[in-house]
Amino acid sequence: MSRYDSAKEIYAALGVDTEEALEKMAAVPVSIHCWQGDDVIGFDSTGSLSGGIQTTGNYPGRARTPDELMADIDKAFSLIPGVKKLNLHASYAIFDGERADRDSIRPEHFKKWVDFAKERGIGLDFNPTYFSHPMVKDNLTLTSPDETVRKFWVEHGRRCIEISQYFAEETGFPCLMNIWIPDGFKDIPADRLSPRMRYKKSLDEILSVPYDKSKVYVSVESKVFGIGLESYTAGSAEFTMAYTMKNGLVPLMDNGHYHPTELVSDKISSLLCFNEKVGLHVTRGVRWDSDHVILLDDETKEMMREIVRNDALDRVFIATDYFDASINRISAWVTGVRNVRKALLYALLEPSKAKKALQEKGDFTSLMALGEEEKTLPFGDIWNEYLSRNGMADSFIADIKEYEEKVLVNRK
Ligand code: RNT
Ligand code: ZN
Repeated sequence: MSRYDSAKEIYAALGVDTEEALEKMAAVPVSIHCWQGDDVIGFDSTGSLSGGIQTTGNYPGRARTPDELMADIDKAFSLIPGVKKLNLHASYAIFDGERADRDSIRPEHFKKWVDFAKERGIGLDFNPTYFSHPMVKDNLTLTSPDETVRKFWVEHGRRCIEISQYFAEETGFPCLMNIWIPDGFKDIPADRLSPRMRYKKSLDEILSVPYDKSKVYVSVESKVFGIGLESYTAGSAEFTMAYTMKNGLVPLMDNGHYHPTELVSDKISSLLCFNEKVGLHVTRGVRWDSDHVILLDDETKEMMREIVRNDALDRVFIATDYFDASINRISAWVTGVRNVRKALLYALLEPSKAKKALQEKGDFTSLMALGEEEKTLPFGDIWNEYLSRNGMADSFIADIKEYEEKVLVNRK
């Protein structure tokens, strides 16, 4: 008997169908962030990252051009099984001739990405880029008291809606457009309300452009603080939650954007009570929003379990968001995205019905015992079966090292 067949029997004894789990897991789209490949630099600016976020490390091989980034994405994708989307930022516009500023970018500046997606049969998601740009004034964009600055960024948002709709129409897959602004203050503000009122007004102005709501979903991402913006963040959890719910948008939680003892896994169900759709940025914060590579850790598993247990796989947009420049960037991509999928499989293999029944009965003794029993089930055999059905193996490092030696080291 193969290891998989034996594992299948062990799970079946707990009432878990491994074939069904494999099938469901493979079909869940994971939106993969393009910015792991080039340290969030993009192609439209001077090359320094602002907005209170930071990439650390100088491992060789950063993608410097659209061609390099696309080649690296292909390499990563070849080692990542399952349904994928590619998540782009506006700063990844590709200019052939004349450059366009953020308030005048158009669909044609993303045609190469659309061709890339179509050739691979995948969907695209999008993010306006409210950082790394000279029009960010005093760390403010959509909340700026300077009308020239605020209007510039409103126009950027409006351009991005048009581009998102173009993505959806061209690829045939809906596009999630996620708005995140870094706006905030390093030190204690005298007025917390005015910037938030301006953020609200700016969002209203952006969203007043007509767009097809069956093709473009708009999410707003909250945050607690950024580097250099420790005292106040305009787009807080409460602001974002209230705005998205009032306007029928998608609230998006990044699990690096809360105080370290707060868990996004505990928040998902609350949002599901009141929202048809919820967005997630899956990341790993170490002491702060450090955006380390996603591991198969308890919180990643618990977040995926909350989606699966609540039967919300078609209600939650799952995207990755991390950036590590201290290790091979392609390996970082593969490790992190595979771990989201591993966690999804782990979640689908939970004997959830039985555990929910124990909770309802108040039998917390059996619930704890079963929960611990589960931890040593032969999960790895199911995961390896999935990889081998996709022509992949758990170990991929030799392949990445070969690409590093052939391609990455030559980027000097
Ligand atoms: C920043 C947010 C945001 C960015 C990307 C690049 O803290 O998480 O999602 O990481 O837009
Ligand atoms: Zn994020």
